[in-house]
Amino acid sequence: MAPPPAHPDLARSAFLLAARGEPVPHTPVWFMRQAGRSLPEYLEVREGVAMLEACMRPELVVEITMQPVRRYGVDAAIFFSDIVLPLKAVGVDLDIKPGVGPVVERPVRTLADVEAIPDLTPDHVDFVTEAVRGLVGELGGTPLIGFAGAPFTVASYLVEGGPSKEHARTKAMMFGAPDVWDALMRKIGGIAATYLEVQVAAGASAVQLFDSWAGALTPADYRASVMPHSAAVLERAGALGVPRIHFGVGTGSLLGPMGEAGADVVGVDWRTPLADAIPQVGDRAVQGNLDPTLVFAPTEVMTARAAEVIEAGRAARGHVFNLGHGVIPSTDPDQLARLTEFVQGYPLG
Ligand code: 1CP
Repeated sequence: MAPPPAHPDLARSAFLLAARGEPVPHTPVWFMRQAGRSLPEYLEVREGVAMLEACMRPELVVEITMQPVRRYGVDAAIFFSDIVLPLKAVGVDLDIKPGVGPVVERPVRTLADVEAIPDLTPDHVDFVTEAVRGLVGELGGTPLIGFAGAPFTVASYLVEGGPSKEHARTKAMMFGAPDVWDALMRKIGGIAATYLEVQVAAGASAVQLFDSWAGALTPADYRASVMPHSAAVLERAGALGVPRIHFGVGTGSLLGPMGEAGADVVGVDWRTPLADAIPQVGDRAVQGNLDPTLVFAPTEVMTARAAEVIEAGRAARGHVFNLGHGVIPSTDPDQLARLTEFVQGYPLG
């Protein structure tokens, strides 16, 4: 079925213009994890509904995705879901445990384990198509960002069985069992690419590939064992004609290859100043990168730091303002409202 017709105002979207490196009416801003526990209205609608269950109910996904757009007037919405949702959809036995994160019942360790994971087809995620279509109608001229987890980051949950600091078993597979690793990365990459295709076909205007934990890798290991698989996902996403954002945490030494993997916009965490990041990513836009803890400082301290981020971003081909990682759940939403207003009202250079 053909995607819904694009809203005419999307052509003037500050977010989409910045992502494409074109002149903007103001510096666009959205926040990773802008929906979620920092919002009382989120806690209210999630009451008694498990995370993955919420992700599979289109009317809840639409409501939760809209909440930060209504409250802050951010320049983009991000689809409310999780990076492990497509795995759940194909039948992997996993859950998102409150206060923990994704937990996989039977971790993936062998080639047979990898081969037992089905490929994703659009009918596995009918509820995603329905939610995206509903959202695009409600969002009007505000673009929707679809997203997927990158192969390395998703592999970490599958191999470790849950959240991990060191990603030791995952990297042990990468170093010691390259055939199993390649098969796993190909499997997850195929699922991620199909998942992005579904979201764009239903009306998403941009995509973000989250390789949150890629910063655990050396540049050489990233290039050899991870980048080709992320590049394959970004190549399939490139055929969709929407801007592609590629983000990871602690990736100060990986920003060049993460751009080369096929991103239009490279997401930068707060540890790397944009002035250092921009020469690494070359002729691409950047996204970021205010320290997410700065919202706990007095407003004038937060906005002074935001101004520094905006000023530094001027050297890039384009700049989408964001935090350097997700909104911390104890964040005061009023601070994010003030931050949004400050960024959107900041004079253009
Ligand atoms: O019940 C709850 O509220 C659980 C908390 C929660 C939420 C709100 C989880 C569990 N996931 C989500 C939503 C989510 N996850 C979104 C949409 C929200 C938005 O941005 O408005 C997105 C984009 C994600 C993506 C995601 N999930 C990433 C990549 C982004 C990042 O933060 O680096 C990762 C690594 C995950 C795994 C995950 N899911 C949930 C948690 C607590 C975690 C991290 C666990 C860990 O530390 O390993």
